[in-house]
Amino acid sequence: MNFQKICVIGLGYIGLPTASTFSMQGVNVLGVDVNPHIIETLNRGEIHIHEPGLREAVANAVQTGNFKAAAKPAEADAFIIAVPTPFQENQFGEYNGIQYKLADMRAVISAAESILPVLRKGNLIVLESTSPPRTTMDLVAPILERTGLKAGSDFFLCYSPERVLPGQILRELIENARVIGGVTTESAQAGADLYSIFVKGQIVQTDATTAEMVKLMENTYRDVNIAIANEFSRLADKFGVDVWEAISIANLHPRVKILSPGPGVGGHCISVDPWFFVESAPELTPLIYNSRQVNDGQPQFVAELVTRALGGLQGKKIAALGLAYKPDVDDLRESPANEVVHLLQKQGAQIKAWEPFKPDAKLPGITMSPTFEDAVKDADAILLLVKHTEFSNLIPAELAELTKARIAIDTVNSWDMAQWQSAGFQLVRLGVGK
Ligand code: SAJ
Repeated sequence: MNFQKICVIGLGYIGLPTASTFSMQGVNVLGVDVNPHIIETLNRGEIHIHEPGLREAVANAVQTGNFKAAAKPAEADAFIIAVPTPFQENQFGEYNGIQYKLADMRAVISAAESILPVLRKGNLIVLESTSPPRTTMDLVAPILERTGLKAGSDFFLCYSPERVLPGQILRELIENARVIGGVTTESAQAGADLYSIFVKGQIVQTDATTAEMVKLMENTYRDVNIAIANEFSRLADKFGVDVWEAISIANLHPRVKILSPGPGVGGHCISVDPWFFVESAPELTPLIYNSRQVNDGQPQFVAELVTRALGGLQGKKIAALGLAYKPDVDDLRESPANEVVHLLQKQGAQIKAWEPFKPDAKLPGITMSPTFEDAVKDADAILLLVKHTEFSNLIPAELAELTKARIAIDTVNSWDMAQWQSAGFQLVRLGVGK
């Protein structure tokens, strides 16, 4: 199949890099978003999110005329839906006394509905948003079929998840293997034709529900493995062991690869996607459910560690370093660091947070420091919550000049005990009961 013009619906962390990558290959791309501010920013050749290389890619795409943003889809050869699938705010499912979160599919529904007026025979529609199993078949196909056209015969329909890592999106979009799940084999082939415009990795064709499961399985696998690492950190704390040393020794075994404990699991993928399995089959997913509980409980474990280190929290001033959900990104969504700060404040601590990737972030109930120096100056303790490179590179002897704190707490295995001790700090580390 040949693609002259495509429409990408949803211009966030996935849709925008995808749209700009297609434009760079000479495809005419109309980007669609519900947010007028985003449309206006992009049409000026600027961007609204932080991702290495994206600013230049979008500026270039706008300049060549291959990319334009608008509020509504127009006729095109293919439509890609890349809108968010968050949780429902106030609704939960219940099974045998456990409560689970539910996916909010409203953005997918309205994106699919927005295509209806312009859908033509022979079009390809691809859902990229992470979704519960069977969404393509049971939710998206029936909406598109309201046109009277039939999915799989009159138009092609696929599910193709994004699997790129924030911070490396533009490279991984091109190089990663791509799974394309069609509602028919012809649909999968049409999807493969579309992505082969820029994908250099292997393109694997399968059915739509398998592709949906693949995406959820990848992130659930990671969540469960981080949960066991977090549980090991609690055990090491209890048994007087250094979990980091223990993990590095265990990982010498050729079939063991334990991940890293930390303050919890954040972001909009790994902390969310496993719930889509639980929601779809709560009776079959006790391991997935419990891993979510362990990871969601890790900020509480960190708060207890801080309480122990400081001998109570009432009135204690703490500089919290890092609020992003992981190292060297500016994304603060579902961040466990945020949760740790709230838990500490609830127990009377006064926190000043410093996030170098978003110093002016507005987070309800959190005081952001305008500078690193301001955050640490009057602190009783320095609490490291994210392994940003610039925090790993801190020189404790220099920091000692900037702060009166002499307790440092490292939740991400970033700081060297001997170095910090010789600069006069007591260094407390997550998962180190020694
Ligand atoms: N984390 C740990 N310990 C670890 C690794 C990660 O606590 O050993 C934490 C991180 O600090 C972070 C969270 O887990 O809070 C998730 O970070 P991540 O780097 O593991 O993953 P994401 O959410 O940035 O991206 C994931 C990726 N999925 C997999 O690696 C299987 C990415 O490829 C997906 O495209 C992305 O989810 C997505 O969009 O689904």
